[in-house]
Amino acid sequence: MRFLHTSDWHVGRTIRTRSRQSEHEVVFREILDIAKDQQVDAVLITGDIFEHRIPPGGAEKLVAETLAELAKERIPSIVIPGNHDDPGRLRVLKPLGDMVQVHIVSEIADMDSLILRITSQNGSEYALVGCLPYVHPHHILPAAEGVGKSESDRVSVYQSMMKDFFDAFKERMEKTPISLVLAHLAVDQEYGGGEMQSGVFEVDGGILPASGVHYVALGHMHKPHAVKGASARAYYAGSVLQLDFGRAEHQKSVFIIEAHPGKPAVVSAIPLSQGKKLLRRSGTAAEILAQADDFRGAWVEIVLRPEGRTAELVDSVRALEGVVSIRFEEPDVKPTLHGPSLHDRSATEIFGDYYKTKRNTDPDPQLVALFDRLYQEVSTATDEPQ
Ligand SMILES: [Mn+2]
Repeated sequence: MRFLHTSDWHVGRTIRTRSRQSEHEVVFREILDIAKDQQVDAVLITGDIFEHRIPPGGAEKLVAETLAELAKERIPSIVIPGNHDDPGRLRVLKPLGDMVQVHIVSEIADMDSLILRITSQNGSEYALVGCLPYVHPHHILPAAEGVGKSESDRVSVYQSMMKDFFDAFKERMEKTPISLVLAHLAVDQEYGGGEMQSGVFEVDGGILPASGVHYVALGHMHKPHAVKGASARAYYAGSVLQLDFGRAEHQKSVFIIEAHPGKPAVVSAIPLSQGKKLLRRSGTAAEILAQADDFRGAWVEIVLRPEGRTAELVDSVRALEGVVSIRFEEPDVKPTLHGPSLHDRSATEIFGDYYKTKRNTDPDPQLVALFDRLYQEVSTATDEPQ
């Protein structure tokens, strides 16, 4: 059987307040075309469907339309929530989804409800798919386990619970000719490529099923990659759009899994070409303006060097197509190791020095007088109500 694995859609994501909806539209079109061309038996979507727990209306519409397109092609899809999603919101769609093979596994009720049976398009084979929806550690850790425990103790309790799920999947599925597992979690490894700030507990890759399943489909990390050291084939599909400037180099892709009884799965990446690139460029205003052609069809973060910087040139850089952010690099200020310390100088002197490092000139006497007056006001003010 053949499967397509995609993840971390993050529909509703913006970049510096600008919508990315049109990029999601074209990348979903691309993924739908791949699913059809590859004649897959099911599409696996491993969480972070939406950017926000309460997505904007347009985001929900696009996701519903995309899943409906798969249903029209009679390609089943399997959806689990990620840490960004509201499982309750996904659950609302479940009764409708069940009618058209859009399988939404949003919560953990019992083991049976977490294992789906998917029949191949030609009806000759079937696979069991174990789905572990993301559950916030605070919702799953028994209260008694948390009392008096440190964060690392709590992580290890969480990890052993996750391991119990994987072991239970393996036990129920290993005699099945074709079996897969879906999960949204952070597997600890040297490079994350994802969401280190998300408060998601990291688990050891060793808890993933070592054998007995063909493929472990993972969501959470935004870089598409195989989990190192995992003995079963375990992959993060990564995000479908470039989401973070620092990680702009990732080639986005989906994975195609070819699974046959008694053989290891064959996994291949199909690159995604849609969606804008994220570029970060550093230089003087003149250097940046000369690169304007490269920025078309991209989102660009500029780090502007101070040489030759004028208000007009900054405005021209800001007006370039694709530029969404400008950060200003400051001139090198030599630390004055032998100069007087801050305590030995008046506030007015410190202000004068600061102004000079910023503007390369002494402040206007009127400005100094204004600073003096304001400084006097705040430094002699009291907190007494007037
Ligand atoms: Mn994500």
